[in-house]
Amino acid sequence: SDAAGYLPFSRASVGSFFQGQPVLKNPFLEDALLRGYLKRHLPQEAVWSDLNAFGERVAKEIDIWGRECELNPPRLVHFDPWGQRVDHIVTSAAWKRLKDLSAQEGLVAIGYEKSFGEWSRVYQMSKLYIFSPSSGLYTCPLAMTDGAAKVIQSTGVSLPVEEAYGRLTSRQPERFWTSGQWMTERQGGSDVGTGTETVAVPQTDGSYKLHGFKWFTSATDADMTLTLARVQDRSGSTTPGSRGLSLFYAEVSRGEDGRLRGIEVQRLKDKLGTRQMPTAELLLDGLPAYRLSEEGRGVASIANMLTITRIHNSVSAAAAMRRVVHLARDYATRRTAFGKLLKDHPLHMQTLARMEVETRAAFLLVMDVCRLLGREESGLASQLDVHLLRLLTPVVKLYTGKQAVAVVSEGLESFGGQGYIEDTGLPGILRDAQVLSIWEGTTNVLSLDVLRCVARSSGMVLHAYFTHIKALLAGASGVSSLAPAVKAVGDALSELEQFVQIAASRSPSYLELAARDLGYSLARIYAGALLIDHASWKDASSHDKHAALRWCEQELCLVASKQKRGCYDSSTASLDAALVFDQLIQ
Ligand code: UCC
Ligand code: FAD
Repeated sequence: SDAAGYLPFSRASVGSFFQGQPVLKNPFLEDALLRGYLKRHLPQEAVWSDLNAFGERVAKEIDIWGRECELNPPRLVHFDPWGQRVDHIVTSAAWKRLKDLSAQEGLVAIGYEKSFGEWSRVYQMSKLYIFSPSSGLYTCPLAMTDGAAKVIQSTGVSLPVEEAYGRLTSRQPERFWTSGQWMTERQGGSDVGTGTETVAVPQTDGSYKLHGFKWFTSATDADMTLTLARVQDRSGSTTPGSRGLSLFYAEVSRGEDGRLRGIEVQRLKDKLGTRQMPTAELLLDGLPAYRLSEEGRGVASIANMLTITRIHNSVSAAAAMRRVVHLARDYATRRTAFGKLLKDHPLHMQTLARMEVETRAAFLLVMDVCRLLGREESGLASQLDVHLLRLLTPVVKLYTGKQAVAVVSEGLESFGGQGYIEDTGLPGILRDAQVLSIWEGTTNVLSLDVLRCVARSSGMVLHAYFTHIKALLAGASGVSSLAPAVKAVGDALSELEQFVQIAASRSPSYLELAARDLGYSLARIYAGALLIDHASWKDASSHDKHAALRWCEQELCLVASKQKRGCYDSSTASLDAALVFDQLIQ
């Protein structure tokens, strides 16, 4: 012992040093880009004070509820103690609190109250962006609820869905309903046109009864759902393919015997992530339902829901990236290695800066789609806006979903071994990010959706894209410090125009092979233009400029170089297949 009687390492198995843990601060105050964006477009005091107060709650109160949902995942009780089938999905108290909170905070309602006109969607999505990583995945039912409200609004708010619409968009917890989105069946989630076996049997009162099996249904504790089925004619026949699908509204309710009306919950999925919320397999056995679309117009009618849920998906992707950067940079001020804090190691800062640039690009992509949605919903959208919204929704969803996995994975590494430790909460962020590129359309399926919308609009959506980017670049032409970025995006845009011209004369299989790279190119070039535009705003900071320059240092137009190398030529497809299966080409 030393002179003072102090025994160093007297508790030798523990030691006296403990790592400082990263601290979550108010995500609104911590996010310079979010505040910069809102200062530029939505400087209203009411929005700022609401987001600030909400951000405070997220950090101090709500984040713990989200964690509780992860620790107490939902479970399914099939039978009551007396052997009666009940199919109860038991959720945590925190999950229920999150439902009430969502109503009170207007997380769906804001988009429909439209108190801030064309900027109402930006306001709503900013709030969801602050909320998402702490929400215990409650953002999932909210996305579908928003999507259902949008579909009802577009098909007409009349009986039998008038009441539902009021509840989906309510701020009163006791009235508030959430909705499901039951599209996927065993035979296919991407190809719903072929995969849907569910039939709708007409009833004498004009309603239907649904019989089928829904293979993935998330947040299944919902009060209602929108779903697809094939209407049976008098002989019991149905029309195959997409043209046979209609859109239905059904309430999830219980009869006097306590059993679900027309539904059996087969089981809950055992999932990599999103464990906070229930995802069930459902047998529909005479579920009472109402048809919302014309017969055979199911896919086109549910497309409104897909637009909204894909935008929510993108918001959650950007939010996951932001959260991991937020925590990683805080940790860098606490953790020492090789004699100095992580923040004083330039290579570590380079790593975090790259994550920051990705996050900023994702944020601006997402907010721009929200801006366009807001314009469309307030009747202010030009034809160019409408085209851009259609093209960019799948582009932004597919790109941010992938970015989120990469950035969050890098983020975990920035905590060293602690990033891999379950009860830090960090691994859950990665698990939850992984689903963002799978549900609501996989990367490839959305890339093909991009091709289809280009073809169906006879190229008008691309024309809108080129026109808008050129306008954004022209607006920044006077800012000399941004010149290298402006040049990079301008050059990439020219390359893309050339690609489109050449590709237009090629076969559909050529375009199919180029689809994913095209989606990435559209996202990267557009994000570059948005970063430049934001950095050329009069109140932009030097960091905004630095982010724009950094982003534009990467390859922006992937399709151009790959096209030159013949990557999409007809021989490639068979070579790829041979490579994968390690076989000689026939
Ligand atoms: O995964 C799900 C829920 C997860 C939980 C919610 C999370 C939300 C985020 C939370 C964040 C934490 S629900 C399941 C999602 N499933 C999908 O996304 C399906 C993926 N597959 C596709 O998207 C396919 O492309 C299909 C199913 C749309 C392809 O079907 P079809 O029948 O072959 O489609 P067509 O022929 O391309 O289009 C049929 C009609 C056309 O209209 P008309 O007939 O007027 O020409 C299209 O223009 O539908 C229209 N349409 C669209 N319209 C198709 N897609 C769209 C679209 N995206 N936007 C507008
Ligand atoms: P498949 O369609 O079989 O796809 C397999 C692979 O093939 C994918 O990589 C895909 O990109 C690729 N592929 C498919 N078609 C093509 C093509 N033409 N060209 C190139 N590649 C192609 N669904 C709901 O309806 N409601 C829900 O609430 C819901 N919740 C979910 C929750 C979770 C946690 C998960 C994981 C899924 C959920 N889903 C839900 C289902 C989800 O939407 C589907 O899994 C998804 O759309 C993919 O469909 P699939 O699983 O049939 O994959």
